[in-house]
Amino acid sequence: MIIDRAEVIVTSPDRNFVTLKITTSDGVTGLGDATLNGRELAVVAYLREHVVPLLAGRDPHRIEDAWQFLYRSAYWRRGPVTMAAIAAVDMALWDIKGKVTGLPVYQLLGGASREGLLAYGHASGKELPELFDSVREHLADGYRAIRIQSGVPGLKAIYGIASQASDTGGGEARYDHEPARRGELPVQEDWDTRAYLRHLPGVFEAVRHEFGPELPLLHDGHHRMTPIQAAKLGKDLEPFDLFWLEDCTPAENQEALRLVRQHTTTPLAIGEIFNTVWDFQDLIREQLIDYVRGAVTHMGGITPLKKTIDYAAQYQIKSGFHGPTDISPVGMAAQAHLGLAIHNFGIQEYMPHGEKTNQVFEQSFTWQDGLLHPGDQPGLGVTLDTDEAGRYPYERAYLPYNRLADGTMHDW
Ligand code: CS2
Ligand code: MG
Repeated sequence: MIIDRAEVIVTSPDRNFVTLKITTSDGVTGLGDATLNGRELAVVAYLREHVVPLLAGRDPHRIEDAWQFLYRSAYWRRGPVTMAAIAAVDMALWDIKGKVTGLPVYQLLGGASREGLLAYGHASGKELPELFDSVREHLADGYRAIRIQSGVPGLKAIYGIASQASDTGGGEARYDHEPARRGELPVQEDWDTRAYLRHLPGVFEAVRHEFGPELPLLHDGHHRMTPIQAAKLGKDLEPFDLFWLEDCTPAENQEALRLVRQHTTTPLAIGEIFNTVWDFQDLIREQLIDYVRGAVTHMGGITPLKKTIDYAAQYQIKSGFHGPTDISPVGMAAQAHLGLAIHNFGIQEYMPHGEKTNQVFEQSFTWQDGLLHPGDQPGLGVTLDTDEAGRYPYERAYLPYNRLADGTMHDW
């Protein structure tokens, strides 16, 4: 059996997705997610122009060698575009191997280490009543852990809060929690860290008062604080016993987390925008984080993310794989298989995809009683209906960007 052909499928049911489909000489197919939110077509070109021509004739069983070939032969290493492209090939080859052996991918990775994956959902609200309603909805949906994102007085639109047209000066209302917005230009949002730092502890105090001390609560700082501001927030949130504070400060400078770590015991999660183990190296080795937030789609695939999380296991650091709606059902399935197999699983982010997406991608992973399970279909357990996919052509979409009150560019 050899790889006969590979095609890149771009579809935009509820949002843009890029999927690689590899077909072998025996007609076995494998899928890989290559979706890079806001820069999708860059990965499409990388795959179509530079990777697909290299795949025909290769042995699909040689997953590690394919990964090493694509990573080293490019000469230019790392980066979100390269690693999303390589990730798609890696996922598709694991999918094929599972189908050929008749085994779900988690069995190929060592078998199940638990019955199911604890997942967290995204509750949000501009103000407390709306936030409390959102928490109750997620509890009713079965979530056993909940991320809390709140509006900030004085700020119009903010990450993680579904916005209405009125919030954005007449711009299109954003999908519920889907950060990217379809349109020819990105939308500018505003930010004020001091207002955020003053407001957030009170939000968590109110949530704890309303929902009690047990419920695992998470929060995403979304890269917006300086290290000392992150340290302050981590310390101010300690009385509310968070499961984690995520992306508290931009972590290209991994040393920055030393300062945060000195000041707070609030657990830290980082890494959704990272794409190789090297981005995590100091954070893991110095135990500056508690959760690895990588995503199979952004970290080069199942193969390197498993290596990274196995390295993290030696430092008692757990997984917290990224799972927003811009990780496609193929990427989510791949993470569910990996999460079921590894010992140091922590938690899986799970934002359910929209109706149209679920018609394009039929998934075998299940969500029940707050636990995700990848299912026992051979391979990844996802099929892509190409006819349905063809109904939703690509639509340019951008993530918002942030400027401070004086117009200075900031992190979104
Ligand atoms: C967020 C993401 O889910 C999260 O933790 O950071 O929603 C992020 O904003 C998007 O993936 C960006 O495309
Ligand atoms: Mg995040």
